Amino acid sequence: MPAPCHRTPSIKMVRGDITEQSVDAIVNAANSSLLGGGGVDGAIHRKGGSAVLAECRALRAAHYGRGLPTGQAVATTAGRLPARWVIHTVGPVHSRTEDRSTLLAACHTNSLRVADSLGAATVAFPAISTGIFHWPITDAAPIAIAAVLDTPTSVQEVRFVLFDDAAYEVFTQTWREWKQ
Ligand code: AR6
Repeated sequence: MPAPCHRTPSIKMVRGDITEQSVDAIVNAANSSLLGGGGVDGAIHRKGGSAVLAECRALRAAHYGRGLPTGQAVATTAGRLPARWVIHTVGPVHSRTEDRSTLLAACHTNSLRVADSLGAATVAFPAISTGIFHWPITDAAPIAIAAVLDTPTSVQEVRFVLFDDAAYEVFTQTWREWKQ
């Protein structure tokens, strides 16, 4: 078998809805129950349909009876979504002060590892933890971008899909400054 090719993926910032992205895998900002919730998690389960929830239930029953730990990631197929897979990860709540930055980075690193195991070439991330989990976008953006750049991966393109103008502006500006 040929050795995996690890290069830095190209990074794109997209203003939009992650459930509409035609990529190999979209990342879900889930909770440890894996059974759905609000925000992007709710949107992914609504559009993905019952197949996604059924696979989440099966993963929970087989491996995560106590819940998927914060920072880890697991994949299901994507049901009726245009993507092929959904990678579910659990971000840290912002009030968890001790190790929250490490855990937010781990969400990105572990999601890319799962993407590699699936053979995914294109992966879309939302701004994990910046909604219901209350991270300021300005704190989350540099951690998310650095984690992607620091992870050896065969993924060729990473899209950050930002749902509103403010998040899009912060991620775009952070990435612009990074490249200088
Ligand atoms: N596409 C892209 N981004 C979105 C979309 C969408 N369709 N919808 C929301 N966002 P959140 P969290 C943005 O709250 O903070 C759930 O109940 C949103 O504007 O979805 O990690 C889970 O079950 C924000 O910038 O996730 C957990 O309990 C970002 O996605 C908890 O919320 C993340 O917001 C996870 O909270």
